[in-house]
Amino acid sequence: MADATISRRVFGQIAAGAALASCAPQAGPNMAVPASRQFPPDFLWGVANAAFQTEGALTADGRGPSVWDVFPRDRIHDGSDAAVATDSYRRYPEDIALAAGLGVKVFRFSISWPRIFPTGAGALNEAGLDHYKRVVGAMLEAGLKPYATLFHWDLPQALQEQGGWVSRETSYRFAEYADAIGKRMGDRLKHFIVMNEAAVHAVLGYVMGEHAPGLANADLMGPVMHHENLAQGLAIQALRAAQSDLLIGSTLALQPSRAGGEGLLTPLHDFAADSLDQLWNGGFLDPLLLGSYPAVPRTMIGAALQEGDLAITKQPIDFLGVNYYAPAYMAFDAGAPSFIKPVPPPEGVELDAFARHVDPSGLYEMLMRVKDKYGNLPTLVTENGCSDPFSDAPGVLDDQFRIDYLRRHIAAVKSAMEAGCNVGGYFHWTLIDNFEWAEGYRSKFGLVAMERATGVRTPKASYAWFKALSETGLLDEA
Ligand code: GCO
Repeated sequence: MADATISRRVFGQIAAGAALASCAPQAGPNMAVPASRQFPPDFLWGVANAAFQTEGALTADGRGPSVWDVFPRDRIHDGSDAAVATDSYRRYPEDIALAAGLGVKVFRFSISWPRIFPTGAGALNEAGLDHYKRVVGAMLEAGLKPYATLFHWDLPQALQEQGGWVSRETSYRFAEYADAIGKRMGDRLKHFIVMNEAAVHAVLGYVMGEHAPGLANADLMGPVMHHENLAQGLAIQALRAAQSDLLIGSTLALQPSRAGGEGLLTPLHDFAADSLDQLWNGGFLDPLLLGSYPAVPRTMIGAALQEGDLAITKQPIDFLGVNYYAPAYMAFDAGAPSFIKPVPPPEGVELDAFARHVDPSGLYEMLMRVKDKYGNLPTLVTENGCSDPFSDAPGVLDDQFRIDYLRRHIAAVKSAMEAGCNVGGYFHWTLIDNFEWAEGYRSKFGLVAMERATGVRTPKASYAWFKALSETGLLDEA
């Protein structure tokens, strides 16, 4: 969110909303060292990836274009595209063998909506569905539990042309897609992650223009977020109606939002941080788990919220997926057109490749928030991991920095469990270096490197380390 600015008008709405809400205290994470480094035997170790980042084969078997297919190539920082990616539409048996070789129990992947409904509506594309039946079959055969994400940002372009998530109709199309997957695949595919990081898609895709669909209009934030939340609720209902024994959750990108400035303006920086927290975290947690919106998002959503909607957004779920990478820092800035802006982390802290604060206590903090505020429902860390330093060179094979990052974040998960959080699994992002959205291939999160010219996969040091962890459940010491 490096250069985010939020329009004066939206800021005014935020101000009005925040004035109504009590300012959340800036919680100190206060994370203890775990008493034991042994995870329970039923803890779910897994790996995660997403269709658009891995599959390639963008026109195979009748797939329609997604918003990411048409996102201008000159806005991908290395000028690349996902036409091949990790070639996993064809090479998925190799990926599944690599995951099975890791000793994990779960393979989280995503189903590409435009492979199932190439234009987002109308007749189902049987060839696309058959592909995922084969994928699920291969995972089950390899002893892996498939966890399928239904929306990992690759909206059918035909729906975008009718407004995308700005249009309420998209929510109903999404429920039809969920219904079709539940009915046609629910006999063998039992675990569903309905949405992935709706906040990221809304903010980067519609407000900041850094991700597809590439729009930069802060006024879209409210309707987009609400239609995503509505779609999620409708899809959960559709899945439950399609098949009664499914385990259904959804994944949110949770980020502690911290004040990034001090001095006389501290109360205003606190206010900026609280506003983002209400929008980014509360704006997605609350409608799903409480059936309400915090004041800031409620103000932004306005008339898009129709009577009865909050009874749809609030659904019982079997697990909450939490993705965690870094905290956000926000400041008040009278000189900025928005008055509120993301700022760099405090000086001197450890930074990741995206110049974000490497802070495992933020993961602990968000897991504790889920426990304390939302009834301690079963929770899975559905993504966490770190990138190599950005580079066009192949992935670093002796990736000790990744092992160090994972060791500290997984210790934070264990601390949270010891503090009573109901966390049942950890899925590493990601298995194989892949197409990292606007960064293209220069950012690499894999346990396995890939040579782009040949697709040849080579496990990194972190692969062996994660294998030992998932096989024993014992987190080693540095
Ligand atoms: C995310 C995305 C992933 C990213 C990962 C690394 O959910 O943010 O699911 O697609 O690749 O987060 O940035």
